[in-house]
Parts: sequence; C-alpha cells; structure tokens
Amino acid sequence: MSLPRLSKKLALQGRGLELPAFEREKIGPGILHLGIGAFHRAHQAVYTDQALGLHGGDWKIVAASLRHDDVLHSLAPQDFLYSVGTLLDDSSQSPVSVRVIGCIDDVLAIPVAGHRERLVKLIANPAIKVITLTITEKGYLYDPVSGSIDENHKEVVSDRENINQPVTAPGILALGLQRRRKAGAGPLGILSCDNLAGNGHVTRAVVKAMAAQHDAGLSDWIERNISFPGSMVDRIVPQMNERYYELLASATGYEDMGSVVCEPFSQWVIEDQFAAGRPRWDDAGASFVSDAGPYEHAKLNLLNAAHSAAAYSGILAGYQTIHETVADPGILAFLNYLMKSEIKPVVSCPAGMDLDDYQAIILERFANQAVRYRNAQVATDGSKKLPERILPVVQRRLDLALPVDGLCLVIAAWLAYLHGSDFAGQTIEVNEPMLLELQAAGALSGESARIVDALLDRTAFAGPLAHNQSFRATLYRAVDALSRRDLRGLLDHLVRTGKLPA
Ligand code: CS2
Repeated sequence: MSLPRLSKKLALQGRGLELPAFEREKIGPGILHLGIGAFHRAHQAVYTDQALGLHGGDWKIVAASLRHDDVLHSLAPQDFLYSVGTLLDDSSQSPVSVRVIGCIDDVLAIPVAGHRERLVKLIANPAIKVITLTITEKGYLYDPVSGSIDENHKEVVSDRENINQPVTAPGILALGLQRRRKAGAGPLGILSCDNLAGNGHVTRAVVKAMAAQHDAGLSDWIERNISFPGSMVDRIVPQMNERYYELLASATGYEDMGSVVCEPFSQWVIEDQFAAGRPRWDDAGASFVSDAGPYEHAKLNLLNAAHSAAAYSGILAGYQTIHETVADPGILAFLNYLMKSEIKPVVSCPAGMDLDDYQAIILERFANQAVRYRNAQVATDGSKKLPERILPVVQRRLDLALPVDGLCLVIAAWLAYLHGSDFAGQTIEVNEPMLLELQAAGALSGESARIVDALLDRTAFAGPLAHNQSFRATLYRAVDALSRRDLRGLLDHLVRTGKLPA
C-alpha cells in the first residue's frame, strides 16, 4: 500500500510524533546554512527547531546545497518538512522516536539555474543574521601550512579568475559579503559546524583570503563586522538506506524522502560571539562557552581519531560497519590502547570533563547496533581528516619524545585502504580526494620505505611533520608491518608491547 507523502497538508497529530511547536508561517528566516546534508538536518536544525518552539523569533533556516540538487527535490514537495528518527537501542519499546522538523524555510541548490544568485543575495539580506556551515573538511580549501586558503587548488584558482561566479564556499561567502557591505546590511556571525580544529579561525582565514580578491577594503570590513565563532558538533548520523526509510515509514505512516536518522547522543558547544544575535540554542541543549578549543580537540582527537582508526582497520578486516568493527575484540583492544595510551596523555581536558568517561561513552556509542554507520563513510577523505584527527597528536607526542606507533598504524591503515581491496582480497569502495596525487607521487605501491618517502616528500599530507625523522621511521615500520597482512597479530603485539614489530 502506498503511503501519503509528508507535507503541510497531511494531518500529523495522533501519530506519536514530536511536532514543530511554533507557527511556521508566522516566523521568518534569520539563518542561512551552507551544506544541507544529513548531519545538518539531524543536528543544528533540531536545536533550531526546539529553540523556535520555546522562544519563537525569526530564526528559520534557508539551507543551500553547493553541489547537488537532491535535497531540494526531496524537501520541496514536502513544504520543507522532514523527519528525524532517533535510533533507540534494543532495550527500548520502539526502535525509533520521530520528530518532525519545521524550521527549514527554503532550500537552494547551486546546480539549479538562478540559485547561486539567490544565495548571494541572501548573504546580503539584513534579515540573515547567522550563517552556519557544514561543508566538510575539504570544503574549506584550507592549507594548514600557510594558515590560509590553498591558493593552488584548482577551484580556488577558478574562483579567483571568476570572482562573480564562485563555486567554492569561501568564494560564495566573499561575494555575498561584498554585496552585504555595499547594501549596508550590517554585521553577522558565520558559524562553522565542521570537524576542524579552530574551525572559526579557519573559516575567517579562507573567507578573508577570497575577499582580498575583490578589494582590500572588503577584508578589513569583514574583520570589523563579521564574527567567526568556533564550535564543536557531535552526533553520529549514518547514511540513509532502505531499512531506515522503511523503519520511519512504519513509525510515521507517511513517506518522507528527506528524512534522516541519528543516534540519541547529541552535543553542540559554541563560542558565544554572534555579531548580530543568535537563537537561544542553549535552551535546546547547546552550551555556549568562551573557548570551544578544548572541546574540539578532545572530540577530534578521541572520538574522530578512534572513528578513523576503527574504519580503516575494520575495512581491512572485512567489516562493513563501525558497530561490527568494535565487536571484534582485537580491534576494540587497539582502540582502547590508542585512546588511553597514546592520545589521552596529550589531550588537554575541557573543564569538568573526565576523559576516561568520555572514552567509555565514545566506545559505547560506536557499539550501538541500531546505528549502522558504515566504515566506508568514515574512511572517505582521509587526507583531509587525518591531519585534523591524528597528526596533531603525533606532533604533540613527538615534541615530548613519546612513541607514536599506534597513531602511525592508523595512517598506514589508511594507505592500505587506498589500495582498493581488503586483506581477504575483496574490492572496497575508496573515496579520497588526493588519490591521483598519491598515485602519481608513488605513495600507493612498492616497497614500504618508498611509499613513506613518497607520501612525506612528494605530497603536502603531513605538513611540517614530513621533516621529522622519528615520525618517518615509525611510519615506515607501520607500513611494513601492515604489508604482512596479519592485522590480528599486529594489533595484538602493539596492544601488549606498545610497539610495532621491529
Ligand atoms: C565521522 C564523523 O564520518 C566521519 O568521519 O568520524 O562524521 C562523526 O560521526 C561525527 O563527527 C560525530 O559527531
């Protein structure tokens, strides 16, 4: 039997769902969001919806997709309503609890003719007071070595040559802010919600670098008028699949092509620096702090680092999902070792947080069987993720002359994953923006030492760490040890001795 489609005409009462507690038509937009993927829909939009229900205010979201138009086509026929399914564990009576989100006002998609111009106009619209971003690590085009935009990236080069037709997020923001300045539309806050250390500083740097292409005055104007609060975001949001669509359809009795699912846990720590005000996200559970740095570091270097470690080792061992991977005692022991012995000693603890508890909660979240988070999803874009998650920890340990064997094994596992097959010879899906560059450099085949030299000498992957001989030597041992393809034996040795085999 075919189900009716979710829309504002569909009666939603009586279905056991949490519904928007505000009158959608009476509230205007105040937030522009770039990157309307599943994470935004299951995280910031949920906080915003809750804050609107409590306090009202013109804070609806216009959300834009920079590369695709699929979210536009799923949400537009539903009047931009969608459902968030929180996946509950086996002990709960129902497998999912559903909340309908009403705070999306409109969706733009750059591939659609005219939408880029609408997006740029919105940035210049005084009603927009906050711009939020989930554009993934690679969307910032940030070069950590120069501390600014990657001037050599082909999209950056193209945006510089066509400053009025930008394709990158920093280019679009710079053009919009130029119009905002001209229109006298006033200050605003730009809030990055991506997994990058110092995400506020990174955003400021790349937007100002693009703005300097317009005119020098624009960069100064941005410095004086635009705030770039940093934030730490946390919620595990698996990709949708048939099973999840069916689960939601049976829980709601309607069809929703824009729905998302997520784990129960959610956290958002935000620096309270909003140049033109903000919704009361704190009443919806977010925390406002003066410095999000320690929270970002703890999250990136414990949760995200362990996620990547689990994903690459899990893939090589033939597992599909994070929860299956952490059910493997050898891999679980490796993750515990990595966090406890190599990461925690050099991560500064945010006030009031116990890192041992944090580690236990992270592993419990990974083990949630209801959340089928694919290893392949975590494994994407390793060249952009590992420099945020693993390399800073390596650097801190080497500064203290501490060994980095387990951390190097994660990097070696990433390189092994890039070969495209697991240790049983099965083909695996590889998503890596630097793949061609790594291949051309010779970092994907041959002797272990040659692979490491190619990675460190001929690519920008490791930044200044490339010159550290102890890092190079340990990475060489890790690549070599892994080339013997005995993952179990290797992890066991490492966990017992704290060392890779000589
Ligand atoms: C994950 C993150 O896909 C990944 O790389 O490590 O998306 C992770 O699920 C989130 O950061 C959790 O907040």
